[in-house]
Amino acid sequence: MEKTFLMVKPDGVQRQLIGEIVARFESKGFHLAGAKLMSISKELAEKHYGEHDGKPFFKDLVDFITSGPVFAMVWEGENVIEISRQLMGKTNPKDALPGTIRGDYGMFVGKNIIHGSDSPESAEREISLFFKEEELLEYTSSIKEWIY
Ligand code: RTP
Ligand code: MG
Repeated sequence: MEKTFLMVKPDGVQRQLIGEIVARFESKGFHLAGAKLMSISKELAEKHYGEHDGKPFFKDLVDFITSGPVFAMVWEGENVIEISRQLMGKTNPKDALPGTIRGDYGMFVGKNIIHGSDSPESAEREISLFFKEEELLEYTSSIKEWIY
């Protein structure tokens, strides 16, 4: 089953949106494989956002993502990568539709509440950056026939 890496950014944690955000992915029917509240080192931030190294916003992005705890998660389900990006909404909250996480809670592009992997390759890379294999659990739900 496909997996993705999602992360409530420091602004979302400080605004006490962890529960609200987890609820959206649970309600959609996805399956939580792993989660933890953690601090990100500068080194990990630079690796995670490596594709943006050299861009004008890179330093602010690294400073922001290391400024406070994040809530890192791995979610599982069919097409979870693409559907999660839809649930998150566009990168800039001014373009994100109401009903999406960024559309409902975000105000600024630099503080847009949540991160989500954008492809199978980045999902695999990001999951292995943030989680050890033993931190991802396999378990079944009693209503497994209807949800992931
Ligand atoms: P993310 O990686 O955090 O899930 O966001 P994304 O895929 O929607 O957007 P991406 O292009 O990967 O950009 C990563 C983060 O960099 C910040 N950003 N600032 N000032 C700017 O023009 C600008 N552009 C991007 C955003 O916080 C974005 O989430
Ligand atoms: Mg991205």
